Amino acid sequence: MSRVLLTGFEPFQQDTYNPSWAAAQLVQEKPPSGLEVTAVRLPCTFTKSIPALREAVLDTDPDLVVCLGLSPRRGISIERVAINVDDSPGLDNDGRQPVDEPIVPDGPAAYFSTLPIKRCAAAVQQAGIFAEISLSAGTFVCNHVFYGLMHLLETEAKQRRGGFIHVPHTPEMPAVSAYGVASMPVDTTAEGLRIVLATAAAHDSDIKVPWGATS
Ligand code: PCA
Repeated sequence: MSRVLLTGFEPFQQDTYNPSWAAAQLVQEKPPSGLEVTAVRLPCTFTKSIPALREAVLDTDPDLVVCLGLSPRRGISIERVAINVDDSPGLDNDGRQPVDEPIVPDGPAAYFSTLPIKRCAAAVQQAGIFAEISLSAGTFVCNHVFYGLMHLLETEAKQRRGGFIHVPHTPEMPAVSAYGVASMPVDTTAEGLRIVLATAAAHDSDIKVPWGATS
């Protein structure tokens, strides 16, 4: 039985709901077979999120760590790379807005996800759920947590693998009607995430298929 830590975020800015946390709870309730999933909700703040994640990793001692966040994406958006900068487009839940600050002073410029990202995206698509590889998790709290996770795994817990996935809005969220952003029912998001976890738990290595971008 592999142990998986799956984090989601509390709501932030104008939202009262965050599907990343709702989906994490659904996956914890009905995990893929052979996996024990612990869902933990992270605060959406630059100061508190990484310490909360670190505590959750130490508490649950997982084999695999997958962090989730909300972003206006079309489906399951599997992040490839975390970068060492906070350049917040708005206020976090502590009212802070760091600009061009390193997440880890003297840390590497970037870390790659250690999930088999293309294998996971392909498996989700095979189930008829939209999935993509993303080249940027942004420079708000999600990238911050993604970088903090990969730095933690690199420096304190090398045997564990991890990565970050952005999930889309749900059809009920105000941004969907106000701004016409894409959406996915949270049950479908949770199903896609189950496939990601099952695939990542079963395979260390990625598949070598083109999935690049020209911009
Ligand atoms: N999404 C934000 C932070 C929390 C969340 O769910 C982001 O994409 O940075």
